[in-house]
Amino acid sequence: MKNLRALLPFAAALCLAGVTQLSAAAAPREIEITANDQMKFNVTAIDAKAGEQLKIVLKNIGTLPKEAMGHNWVLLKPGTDLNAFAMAAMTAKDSDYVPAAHKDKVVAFVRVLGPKQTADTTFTLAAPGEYPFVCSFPGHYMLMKGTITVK
Ligand SMILES: [Cu+2]
Repeated sequence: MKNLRALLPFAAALCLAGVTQLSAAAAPREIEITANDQMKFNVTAIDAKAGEQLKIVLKNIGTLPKEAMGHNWVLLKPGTDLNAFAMAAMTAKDSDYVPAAHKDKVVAFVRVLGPKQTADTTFTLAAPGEYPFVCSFPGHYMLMKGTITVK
């Protein structure tokens, strides 16, 4: 019994060390995506593990004004009807082209960025699947889209 008591502080220290290690391992994986005046994302395919935390950093590297060539980044649930989403998005300027009526299909998004602006979003995809992402600025999604494949 005496020996066990003596070991307790060590056991507590080990637990703390374990916690520290865990939180370090849980830092999100950062992925930078650029958007340009030619309506292109530089990254269109991302592979991820189920439960992995991702941090998407969106950079608008263009020079055209935000009103004419702004870009956002919207991650949608697997199976989302992209045409229907993009159509609804066109009139959702006040909510960064993320339409309220389709909010239930949005997993994460980065607001509309003007030239040389950067913003990010951090999220965890728990379930395997193919998650489409688009820029939902009017007229962009046909060219600006990609997929996060979660396995
Ligand atoms: Cu765009």
